[in-house]
Amino acid sequence: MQRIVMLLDMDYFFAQVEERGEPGLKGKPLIVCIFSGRGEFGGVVSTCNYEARKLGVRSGMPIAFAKKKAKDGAFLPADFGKYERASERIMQIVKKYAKTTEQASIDEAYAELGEESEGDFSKAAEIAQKIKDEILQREKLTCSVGIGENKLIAKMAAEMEKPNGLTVVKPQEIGKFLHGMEVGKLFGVGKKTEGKLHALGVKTIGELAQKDLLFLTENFGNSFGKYLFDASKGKDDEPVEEREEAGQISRIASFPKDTQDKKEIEGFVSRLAEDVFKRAGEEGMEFRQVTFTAILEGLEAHTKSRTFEKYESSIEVLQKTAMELVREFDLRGKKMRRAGVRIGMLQKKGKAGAGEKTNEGNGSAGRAAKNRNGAGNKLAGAWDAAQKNLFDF
Ligand code: TTP
Ligand code: MG
Ligand code: MG
Repeated sequence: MQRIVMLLDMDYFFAQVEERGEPGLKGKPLIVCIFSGRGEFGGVVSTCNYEARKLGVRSGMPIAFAKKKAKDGAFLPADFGKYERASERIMQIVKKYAKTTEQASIDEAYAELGEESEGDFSKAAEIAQKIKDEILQREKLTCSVGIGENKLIAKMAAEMEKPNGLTVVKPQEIGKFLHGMEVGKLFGVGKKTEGKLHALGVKTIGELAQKDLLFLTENFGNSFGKYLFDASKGKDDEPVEEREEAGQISRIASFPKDTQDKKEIEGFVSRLAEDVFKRAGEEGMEFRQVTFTAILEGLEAHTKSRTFEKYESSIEVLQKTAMELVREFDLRGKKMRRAGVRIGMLQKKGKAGAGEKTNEGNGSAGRAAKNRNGAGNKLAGAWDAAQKNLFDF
């Protein structure tokens, strides 16, 4: 049967949730902020509504900068608990309509719709419309949906018409859909890859699709080269997979006294890592990411993360990685007040071995997965920044 995949992404999610709670905010620039605690406007923009976007405000921008662009905007602190609760309810709605779903981020989910739609794209669009209607009716929130024969096309289709979009790209339309698009719009192509492709004279996805495999692997390595080769033609065979365990386990604590002593910091972080490992063991989890957080005097917060290709479950790997991150960290003459260790991208031990199989396998799925994880890491990076407040204080 024809495979059909849907990707649903909430529109300006955190800001839309805030607007919903406060109708008076609608129609004026609204900026959701992650305040760092340093000065009145220290911190970054989490997201903002379309009125603020029109003025040039963007996710990740310093709040002080956004303040200059949207002088009369409302600047609200992020309230993660509120967004997580809304997200859970939305995910429940999506699950009612499809047997297999995969939450890809706080505001995003894939659903495999082939069976439900009997392989018919117009039926799939009807299902998507029902999901949109129910989310609007129950949550008073809009979202944008993309539908295609795989995750890659679904994801890129969802970006086409925002907000409140519903875009279907049928298999025979893929070529036309991708051809003239800027290469930076291809999922998995970040600023760095885009720059490199431009330097190689590749400006559009259509031009990328003309390049042969050898050229791409020589320039981008075997795995990412092959990913670009396939993705530029809209090929992707990543399955939609329930992610059993997202979440993370962390420990953060204050030093008895602010300190610059490297040995003391290392000993402290090593104990935090042990604690985290113990909890991971109790919950039977393995991890693909380790993050070290340092809060310096004056509450300046920094995080450093490392992501592995496969799931790890040993204390040695956790300790070694945490120590590397600590040693790489430059105090720049300041004292450390608090330190934290976190493991993320968790899964139940032994579960599927999916991470290992997909990452190390020879199939294109493995390569795509690896790359997608790479792309995901960028978001994880944004999330690290976004969640700093929660984790740190
Ligand atoms: P996105 O879906 O990337 O963005 P969005 O929903 O705000 O806007 P769009 O309509 O374009 O989809 O991210 C979902 C939420 O994640 C977003 O509402 C806030 C949070 N987030 C951050 O806190 N920092 C970031 O840098 C990004 C990209 C997102
Ligand atoms: Mg969104
Ligand atoms: Mg999103």
